[in-house]
Amino acid sequence: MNHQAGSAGLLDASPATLSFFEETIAGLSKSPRQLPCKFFYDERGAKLFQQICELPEYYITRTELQILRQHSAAMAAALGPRIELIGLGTGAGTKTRILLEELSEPAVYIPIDISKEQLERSTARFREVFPRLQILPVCADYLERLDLPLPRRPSSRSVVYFPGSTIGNFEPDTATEFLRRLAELCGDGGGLLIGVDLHKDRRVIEAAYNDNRGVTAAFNLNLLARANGELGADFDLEHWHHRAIYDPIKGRIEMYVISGANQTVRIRDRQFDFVAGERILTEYSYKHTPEGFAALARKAGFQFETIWSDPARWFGVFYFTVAS
Ligand code: AVJ
Repeated sequence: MNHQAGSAGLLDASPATLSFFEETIAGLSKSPRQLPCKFFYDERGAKLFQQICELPEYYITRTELQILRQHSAAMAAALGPRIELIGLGTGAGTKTRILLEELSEPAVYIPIDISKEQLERSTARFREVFPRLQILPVCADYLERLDLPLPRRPSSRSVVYFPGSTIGNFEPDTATEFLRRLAELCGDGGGLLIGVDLHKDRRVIEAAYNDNRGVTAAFNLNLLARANGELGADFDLEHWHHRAIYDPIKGRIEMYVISGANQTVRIRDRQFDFVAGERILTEYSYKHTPEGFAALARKAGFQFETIWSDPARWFGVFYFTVAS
């Protein structure tokens, strides 16, 4: 990790190239082969993800936004005045902005994101929109242990905001572990506002991850392009394809890059042989039921307070407090 204060006072704990290399080698050596989804978000990946969010098939973003627009006042009332808001993976910040506009005198906003470019851009924009709000950006992999910067003003409570159903990337046990760490992070009296994608017809879900324009395919294959550019790998992008499959038993989307031929990929001094049709798992995206997710959070030490949802119940924004 490289701890540096950047131009905008950004706390930089972004993972180094070394870990990308090591995790790529480790993941490709596993059986079945896999690559960690957190590496999707380089500059190009973050842009492609933005495009995914605007796709007609990708209901997640627009449904969550609709819920926020409709219920942000109620959410702000539940969270209370003068809070410290910690944003996890808040990206361009569209959702956080809707929430911040309703919050009563927030003490500080601490956005934590793995994409440094995006974090710098969104912080600059937020400083224009909320000139009196202290903003302390942290570029970090929030899966690692975090040291948060110290705010100028005292706050009534810390609330973690984790939008976008990114929690869906975690397998249930890991999700519980992760939520337990969030409960520690926000401490006694703390809260968690979290966006979670819910179970629905599998056709709706599969379409969202296999869009017609191929943006999700480009996003998925960008992981290989990134390995080529940053690690000197030689993935031939002509011979790799994207596919997302829903597993109704596990309740999750599985994203793969699939080898279109028998081929060998070299990464520095390593070599990996693939047969035609062989897959590399790049991402899980779990879908939850409201009851199932509340139970998962309870195991992590959170008490369920409220869920805000859309009329079709495709998506849920949950509010939990740290159980005393
Ligand atoms: C950012 C994890 C919520 O799982 O829907 C979108 C990532 N991958 N399309 C999701 C993603 C392919 C997204 N999350």
